[in-house]
Amino acid sequence: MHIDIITVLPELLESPLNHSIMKRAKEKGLLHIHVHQLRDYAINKYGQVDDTQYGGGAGMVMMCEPLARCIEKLKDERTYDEIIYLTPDGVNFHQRIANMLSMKQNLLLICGHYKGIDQRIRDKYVTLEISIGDYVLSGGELAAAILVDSIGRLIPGVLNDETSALTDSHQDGLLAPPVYTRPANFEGMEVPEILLNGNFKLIEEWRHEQSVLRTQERRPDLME
Ligand code: 6GU
Repeated sequence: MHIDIITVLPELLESPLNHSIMKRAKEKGLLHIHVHQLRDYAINKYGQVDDTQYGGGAGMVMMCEPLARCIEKLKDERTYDEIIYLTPDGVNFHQRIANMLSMKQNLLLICGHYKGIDQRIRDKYVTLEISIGDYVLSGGELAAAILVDSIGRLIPGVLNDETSALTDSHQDGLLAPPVYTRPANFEGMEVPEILLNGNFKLIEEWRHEQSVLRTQERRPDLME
């Protein structure tokens, strides 16, 4: 998979996408991420990419021309399955969307700042608008990092058995069950007996039961 990201703050995307599973995905050649500095497409030598909004009001808006030039250049190089704008007024991100996007070849992500990007760029280019939750971030970069991480780990071959996505919370619509490792007794707190006796069928049943209990208790909304 190839992911291009347009941003004015490439530094914000560096660390999150260069460790652990994302690092492995890149090293295996399964994920290519290219971060593009929007200021390289600025309207003047001062690197201007934003301006005050028509109609008045606080906050700057990211201008059409730099974004259009950057997007057009990238579109010349590849055909995108989705051009995604990260924005608090997008659709709520969900494991379902991560699964869907993990099957695509080329994605373009646009990170907004300030009051966001000019509506005309959204109308002309953007095919999907995603929010990562009902709260406000300073910009789309951290949201983009979350999106890429959640998608990247689902690309076939990225995870091995040990890190399998199949047993993650949300993958089957339920929260994950509790997990334990050594020691069997920690300060008097015992690991549930059933996990120690090696009966895999019973263990699977117990885990499913725990998942259902946990989901009913913490996220009853997911049970409907
Ligand atoms: Cl995608 N961007 C910003 N700036 N804030 C958000 C968000 C995105 N999702 C939730 N809050």
